[in-house]
Amino acid sequence: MALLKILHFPDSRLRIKAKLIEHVNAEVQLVVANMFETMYAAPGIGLAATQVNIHQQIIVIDVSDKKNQPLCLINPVILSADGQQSTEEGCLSVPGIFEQVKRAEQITIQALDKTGKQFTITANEVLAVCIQHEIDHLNGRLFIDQLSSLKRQRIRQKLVKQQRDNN
Ligand code: K1U
Ligand code: ZN
Repeated sequence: MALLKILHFPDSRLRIKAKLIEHVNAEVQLVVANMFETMYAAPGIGLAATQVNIHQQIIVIDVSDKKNQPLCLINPVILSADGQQSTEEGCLSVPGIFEQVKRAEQITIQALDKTGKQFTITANEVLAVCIQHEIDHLNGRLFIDQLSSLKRQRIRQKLVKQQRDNN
């Protein structure tokens, strides 16, 4: 397995829309394994393939305290979304920034698991937030897109400076 490099805002590759996976084969399963390793090491509670410069519809998530409930979503589709919640979100691609974001309170999604089997789940609370955040990544969207352009501009300047200082 391997740790993958996580892209940081404002990298334009974070805006690429991920493609549907046609076959869940060994190559896809290796990407899934590497994404789990990268997410746990970060550490994070979710990771979308877009964030590691792989433009295919793959998400890994584990919102459990003990980090023993891995969830892999391939080609996820939101079937229904109800209610509204506002929670503080972070993002491994926007390090050090935490902001309140509005999301649906409960969602039902359909996806393929890492063996290619279709399943449906209903999610609430942090899992619902995390799934919506990760599906946004697959569509080239970031949680900071919901903020004012002035706030986003300040975040851009801060992260560009941080990246310059780190080089
Ligand atoms: O997609 C990502 O960048 C991962 C992101 C997921 C997420 C967090 C919060 C709300 C919505 C989506 C993260 O995992 S940021 C790191 C984080 O939240 C965390 C890290 C360690 C322990 C607990 C949480
Ligand atoms: Zn993110």
